[in-house]
Amino acid sequence: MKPRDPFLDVNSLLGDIGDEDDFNAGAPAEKKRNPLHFRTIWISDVHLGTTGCQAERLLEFLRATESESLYLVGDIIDGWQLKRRWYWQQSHNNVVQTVLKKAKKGTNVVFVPGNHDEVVRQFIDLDFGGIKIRDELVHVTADGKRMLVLHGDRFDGVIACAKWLAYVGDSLYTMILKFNQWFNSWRARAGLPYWSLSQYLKSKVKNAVNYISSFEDALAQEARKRGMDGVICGHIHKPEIRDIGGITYCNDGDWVESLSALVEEPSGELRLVTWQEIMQIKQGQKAATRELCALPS
Ligand SMILES: [Mn+2]
Repeated sequence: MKPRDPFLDVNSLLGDIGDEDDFNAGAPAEKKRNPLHFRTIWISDVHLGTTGCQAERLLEFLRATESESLYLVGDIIDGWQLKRRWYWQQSHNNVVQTVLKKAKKGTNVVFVPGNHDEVVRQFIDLDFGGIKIRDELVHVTADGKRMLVLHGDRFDGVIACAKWLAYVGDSLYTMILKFNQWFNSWRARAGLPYWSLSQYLKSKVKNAVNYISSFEDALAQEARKRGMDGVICGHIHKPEIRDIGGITYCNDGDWVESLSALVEEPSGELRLVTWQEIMQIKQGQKAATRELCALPS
């Protein structure tokens, strides 16, 4: 039986952590993990507990990297989906275990809950298994930039619900048109004026494009209001680093589609990395190690 709530069952999870992850312990040279080092890593929108979550790839990313601080910027566990249908794979457990293990080994792990894991918001300012739970925080980069870190759902407008419409396919659109005809004949019989559902939906799709830029603007504005140099968030599943009126807007993306993270180099430089990129670097390292080992001494 798997623990139903990893946050309330931290000790049993920690007890589960075997040494199979300790690649460095007595492993032959080519098996050494040699993780890529960053000062800070931000990930969000993992949505553990959903079929869309790419937990295996996130695991590969977490095992291939290390950092002084790891920020989990919300929607890590999808409580909304889990409430509807229990979906929890071994790989989802492994992600939780790997993060707990990083905390245990000295990584400063901070969890900033999002709207999908809002159930964790009742534990704000508490620590669980070495993981700090905070509503938001200010991160100071190595070069002294003050960055506001939060999930971002509070700045999501009313039109947020229209986002899914951007992905609506043609067949569904046709269905909607048919429904519209039926709906309006019903409205006519009821003595109500014609109302175009399709036009309403189309305007919402257009809004979905505007929605992203208005979200980004709102967050930059908040950072400016608080005298910050920038803001780091998640929520809209769109990785981005850009300047908005002198404020550095950063979004670390997600682990459903983008497979992306925001990282801070030791110099304080912020950049986006993807799972593909990290895997390529690791492949290169492996090949180099193999060559080195093959050299005659
Ligand atoms: Mn969210």
